[in-house]
Amino acid sequence: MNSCVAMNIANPQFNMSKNLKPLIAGTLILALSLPQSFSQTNLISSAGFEDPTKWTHRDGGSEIIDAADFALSGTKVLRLTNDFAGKKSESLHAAAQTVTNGVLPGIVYEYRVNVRGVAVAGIGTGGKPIAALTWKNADGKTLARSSYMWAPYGTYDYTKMQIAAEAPPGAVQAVVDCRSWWDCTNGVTYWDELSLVPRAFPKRGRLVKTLQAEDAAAFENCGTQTKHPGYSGSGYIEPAKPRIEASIEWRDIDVSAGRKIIAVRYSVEAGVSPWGLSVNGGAVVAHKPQATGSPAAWATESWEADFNEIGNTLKLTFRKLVVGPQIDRVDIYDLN
Ligand SMILES: [Ca+2]
Repeated sequence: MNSCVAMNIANPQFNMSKNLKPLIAGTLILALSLPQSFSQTNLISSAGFEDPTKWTHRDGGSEIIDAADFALSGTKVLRLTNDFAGKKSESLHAAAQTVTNGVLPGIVYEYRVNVRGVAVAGIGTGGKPIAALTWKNADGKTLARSSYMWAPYGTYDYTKMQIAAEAPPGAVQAVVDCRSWWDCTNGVTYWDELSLVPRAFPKRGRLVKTLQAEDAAAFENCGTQTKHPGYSGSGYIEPAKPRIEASIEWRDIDVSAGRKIIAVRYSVEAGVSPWGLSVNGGAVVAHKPQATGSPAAWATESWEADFNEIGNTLKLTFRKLVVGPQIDRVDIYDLN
């Protein structure tokens, strides 16, 4: 979970290219043309709860209140109580919204939420207040396990949480919600300024090579898995854990010489540690990708590096692992 404090959420308004760069679906390369209306605008209506009609509530433990003194924007926030009463189903309160415009399969979305806690307490077995993201098809059928972000116990000022997740095949709707959760026994959470924004990849040019993780040349403390759906090829690689160094290395990669984008497709539920990427034995460049909220929700993290024409190597390294990541594949793109 990302716990950096933020007083407001950026809402990028710059336009995405009309022509999406090629995507991989299994072994099929698609050139998807985006509709004119596609942009990086926030897809959530009344993201600051200023228009309560845009939100549906599970019950009275979820209400939109006037709280101008501490709202992140406007005058309203969502208030959820945590009042575990002995039966799990009695303690669930939630406000939800179904997003029906702007969800496209294969696009990576960033979902951000701000949450403020007052004396949030629980029995400590993982049942914390959460924000969830669920993908659905045109018939309203849920397509994959929801992605979750867990809010902390305790008393704290507004904290930003965020995940990145690719909409799965068939997805045309997303449900975003904020919930109290079973095992929470006490306290109140306040929620404000949600956003669901498509992520642009303006530097990606032509896709020149796809390398499946499970077909890599060498592994250190890694194994092939197929438990979680949504991967391409014949599986994905999962480093051993906990807290052990692991690596995946691809060799003999032939591409045109020059600078490339290296996009690693991954999933990781929460608690991401930095990963390092080294090209042709060069310096290890560390990145900390965003969590995807579920091992079955996928996203990409990109590096940039110079390649030779033939015989390149890529080595991805992990350390201090707690959970995940799952590594599906690497896509190499020319720079735009
Ligand atoms: Ca794979």
